[in-house]
Amino acid sequence: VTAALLKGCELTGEPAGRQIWHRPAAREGKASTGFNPQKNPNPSDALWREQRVDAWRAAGKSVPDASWQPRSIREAVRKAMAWYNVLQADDGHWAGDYGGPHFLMPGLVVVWYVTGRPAEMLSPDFQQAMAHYLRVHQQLDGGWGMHIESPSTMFGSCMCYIALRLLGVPRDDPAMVKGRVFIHSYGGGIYTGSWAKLYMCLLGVMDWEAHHPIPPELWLLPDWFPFHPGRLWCHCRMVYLPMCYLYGKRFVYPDAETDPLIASLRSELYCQDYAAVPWASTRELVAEIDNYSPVHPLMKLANGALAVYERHAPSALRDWVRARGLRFAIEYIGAEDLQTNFIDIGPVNKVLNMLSRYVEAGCTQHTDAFRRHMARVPDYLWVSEDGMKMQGYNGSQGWDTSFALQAFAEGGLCDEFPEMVAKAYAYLERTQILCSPESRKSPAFAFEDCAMRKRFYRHVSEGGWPFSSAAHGWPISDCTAEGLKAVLAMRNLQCIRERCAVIPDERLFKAVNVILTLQNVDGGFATYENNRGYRWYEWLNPSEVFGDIMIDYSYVECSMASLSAIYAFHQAYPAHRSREVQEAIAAGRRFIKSIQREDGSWYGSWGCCFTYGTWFGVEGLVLSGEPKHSDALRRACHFLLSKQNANGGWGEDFTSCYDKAYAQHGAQRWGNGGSGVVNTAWALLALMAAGSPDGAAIKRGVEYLISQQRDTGDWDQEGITGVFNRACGISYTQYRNIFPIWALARYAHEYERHAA
Ligand code: LAN
Repeated sequence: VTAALLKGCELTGEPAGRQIWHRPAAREGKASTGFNPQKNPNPSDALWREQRVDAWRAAGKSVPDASWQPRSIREAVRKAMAWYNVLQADDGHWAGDYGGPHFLMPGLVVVWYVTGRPAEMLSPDFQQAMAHYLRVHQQLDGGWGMHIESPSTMFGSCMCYIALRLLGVPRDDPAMVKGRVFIHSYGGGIYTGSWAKLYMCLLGVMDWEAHHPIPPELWLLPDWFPFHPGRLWCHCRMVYLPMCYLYGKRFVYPDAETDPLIASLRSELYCQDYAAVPWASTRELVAEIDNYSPVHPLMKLANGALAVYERHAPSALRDWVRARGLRFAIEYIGAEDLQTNFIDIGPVNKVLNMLSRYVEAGCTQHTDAFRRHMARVPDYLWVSEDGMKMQGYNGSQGWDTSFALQAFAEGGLCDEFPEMVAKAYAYLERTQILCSPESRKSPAFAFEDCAMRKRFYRHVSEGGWPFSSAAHGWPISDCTAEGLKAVLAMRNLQCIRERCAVIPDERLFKAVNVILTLQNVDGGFATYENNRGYRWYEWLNPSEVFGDIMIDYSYVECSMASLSAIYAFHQAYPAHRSREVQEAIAAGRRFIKSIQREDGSWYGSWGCCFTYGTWFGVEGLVLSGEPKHSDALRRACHFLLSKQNANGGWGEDFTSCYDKAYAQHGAQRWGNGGSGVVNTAWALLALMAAGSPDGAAIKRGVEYLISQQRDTGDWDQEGITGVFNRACGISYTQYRNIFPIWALARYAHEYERHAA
């Protein structure tokens, strides 16, 4: 793929929050961005940003440059905001690359292939741009990691290898030859992680006998049963749902036996003859490099018992129960499709649901459901200078916008950028999940009805904010909380009052209701739902490659956001559910303190890593009324100060998340002298919030951020800053703008009050 193909893509933003890359429009004569994964595998989102700059200039507006040298911290904030203004999408959100994981797009490619390669799903341009992505991320050892910063794993390698072949790269292409050497050196495809095995079974390059049972019958258990799939973390639940359907159907690509590419893959992927592989005995095999959470003996036992059931249960009984399980599963899949406007909760169930609906209809593309599914595939695709990837979500629009607004609010410069701020506020306003009489007519909102909600294990949605767009519609505790905080911080500003619709109090009350109902008995907050299961569910984690996926735990991030939001709300509306709010805050603070680690830090589960967690822990305590200089805050500051680098910054490597220990030595492989701007900003925000007396350390951190600001007002994309399930990195390309702006804004506000 030439750079020209990738460069020409354009992005539109309707309806609100939708990010779609289209067929390239000619944009000749642009220099290539020189992406080099060996130097840094994190792309800088140059394509999208360049397009914004062009559009900005075409409208006759100027982009900040070297002729503007900020003379104060406040002015550096102003310049950074001026640059951020250029980047804003027309509907008010900030678009960006939300890629990182390598196993998502291959899943889509497999589904595209087995459903007959519909061009409406992946056009030839898209196919090429995807192949380009897979090629540039192949590592020197021939393999691929689970995500862009990960060393090669069998999971990543088998998925990416297969995807490249399905996208038309020939068997003897040097990339494929190298890929095979890697895969064979770890024993061949039978040693890959179980999620890759599932796709291989669907494609017909592995026998279903090689896969542990995924019984749809589990859905038929009574709700009170101690182990019930309805109690799983929603992402785990929604992924195993289509998996159990496809397993129950034993779906295999209909042309597998005649397609020469499948025959070839069967000989490429294994070290032995395909026909001779003793499939059933390979079920438990997994390469050491993939085995992040080894399958627990209890799960092994369960797998054994289920295998006996599959083989020996009286077939009449088994088929009868199976048919009922499958019926419920496909009904549930259909409900999820409707509730999310066919976006689905995430990229994995998106493609598996799409395949399930195809199978349900007797393997035809000609159904309304399948067409609606295909129409929502581009929502997940993004193009950066490393090619086209499938993102971890349909974007991070809502989340980034609510942080950006809070950062602006602290900077006190909103009235200098009234259009930008008002547009962002309007985006948040439109993104809150509402069930108005009009929207109730849409099938998606029929599910707010109580019986349906219960049937499909959904929490209350109304009043919540999603991570991405209203169309996605799954509310999340901390997204709701950050949305609410942003609205509270902005709504009285003049630029908002003059330009934006008033958000009625009722809507804020609904947001608070969502937050209050999400508090767990331990006082903390989980992600989308209350904690419904038990810790021992983790013994039944079948995934090998991910940690802590079985239930929704209380997290420091979700807890801090929720607490600080209801605290801020309580200041504004002291009479509303006053006692409940106060009790929730007290319990939440106790929870946050209870999970502070010995060394004063908090482990971050969704960002890298202790710096992120500690920022949340500190803000959570401070914003919910913890006295300054308390013991917990003092210890947190001590922790952060002990990690400051010689150049004044902070930096943490992704391996912190994976190893659950501060990556002191690997800090920011792709950063600068061990420091990275995002980590530095988090540390500074925390130190300032906690009122650290070490003003000199804070000043050095601020100077570091200033020294890294580029001529445009931007900062560089450095190491990966997001994570999920302990083991997978995910890109947040907005963070390099939002958090430095926020930290500098706070500094300017607290230490430079009188500067221009
Ligand atoms: C996300 C993205 C947002 C994130 C925050 C809101 C930042 C966090 O504070 C709570 C957890 C949450 C909602 C989150 C959970 C896990 C997600 C959905 C993701 C990291 C985006 C992608 C990831 C999802 C599980 C990826 C698909 C892979 C599977 C293993 C199913």
